[in-house]
Amino acid sequence: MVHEILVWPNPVLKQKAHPVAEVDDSIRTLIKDMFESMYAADGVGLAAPQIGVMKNVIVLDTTPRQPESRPVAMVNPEIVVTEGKRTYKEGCLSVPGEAEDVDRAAVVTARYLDENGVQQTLTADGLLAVAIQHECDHLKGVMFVDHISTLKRELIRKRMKKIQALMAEEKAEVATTRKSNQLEAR
Ligand code: QAP
Ligand code: CO
Repeated sequence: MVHEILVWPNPVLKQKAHPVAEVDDSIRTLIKDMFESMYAADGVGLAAPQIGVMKNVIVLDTTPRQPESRPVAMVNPEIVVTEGKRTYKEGCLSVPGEAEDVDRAAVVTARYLDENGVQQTLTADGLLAVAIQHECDHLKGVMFVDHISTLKRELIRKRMKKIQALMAEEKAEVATTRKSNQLEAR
């Protein structure tokens, strides 16, 4: 099921997510929903809090729709080693239409449980390393805009407020159209 993705500055995105006690079918369903929601929105990474679920779960696919596509789901991920530095122009499905330079580690090693509850260790560089750090931030209530200047962040905040007002308007319009269609059908 595709879920609606929360838009910053929704206060839910500032909250910390909680560790998963057991990787059971409900977590596997959550992972499936997160992949569906991420692919539907043309993203390369998504954290559970972005769909309003405060659990330590992230999904990643830095090469979607390519033969070498490698979807990765991480439960209770932890970055245990970082190396080097790099800057990447990051975006976020919760900050639509925006991208800013963020400084991160160049290489990271993550420990996590896979969808079967098996402990895994993955060392990544390139886009995947950036994505892991970005998504792990979400689990701590940290957004990429928290890593940029206050001035840039406040400009983005204003643009997001406008987008959200437009989205609320659209939703209201859809509801009204539905209602009048229902009346016509009677
Ligand atoms: C996080 O970001 C990330 O503004 C995932 O209009 C960031 O999937 C991973 C997206 C940087 C690696 C590097 C953003 C789609 C997707 C937008 C995303 C938009 C449409 C962002
Ligand atoms: Co994000």
